[in-house]
Amino acid sequence: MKDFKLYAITGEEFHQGRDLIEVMEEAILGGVDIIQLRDKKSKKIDVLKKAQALRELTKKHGVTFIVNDHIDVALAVDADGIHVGQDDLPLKEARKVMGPEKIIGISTHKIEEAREAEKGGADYIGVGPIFETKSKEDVVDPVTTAYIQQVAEEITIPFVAIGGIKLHNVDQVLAAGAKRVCMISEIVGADDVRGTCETFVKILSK
Ligand code: 3NM
Repeated sequence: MKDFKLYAITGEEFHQGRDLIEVMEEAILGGVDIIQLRDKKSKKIDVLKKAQALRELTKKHGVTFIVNDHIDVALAVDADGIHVGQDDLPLKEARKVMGPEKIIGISTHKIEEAREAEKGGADYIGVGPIFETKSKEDVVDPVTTAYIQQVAEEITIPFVAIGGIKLHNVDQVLAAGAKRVCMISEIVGADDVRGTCETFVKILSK
């Protein structure tokens, strides 16, 4: 997959009434390389509509588009890939459905899961939650930056740190060995989405 540094996930509860596509376009203009549609609540038809609009937007800007969990929606809109959690469709079956060319990312919360994802042919892994986060239900306890260090030492596929990452703590994440960061609330909840992303891009390229 094309490498990336700044990964934004949708979280409409943080959009402060702003339009999904407008918020994500600001994030792209600010320098985000991957957009993930994550919607655990809407009806399938509404998830599909959002995915169609985001596919169009990401194509226009040449940005990677990933759909969380809804593999049928990902295929229907020709997304670049899917992201699955530990309790979603297993990697092996996800690969069968998506084919060899599409990106498959998987969330991991401990080194055993990271090893298994790598062995199973994941294209990248999520590593988190690093800090406390209110953006995910049933989230496990923070894994802390110690988990980043473990993954950085041992895992060779790309990994992205996630969970409670903010402008004020991202330095700790990078110091532990992460090169890529993923956020919901700090990006899509920002008053200045574009400016916030630009600041992250500067920090990540140091
Ligand atoms: N996955 P925020 S943490 C979607 O640890 C998600 O796998 C996580 O949102 C994981 O940037 C998380 O607002 C929430 O903390 C990230």
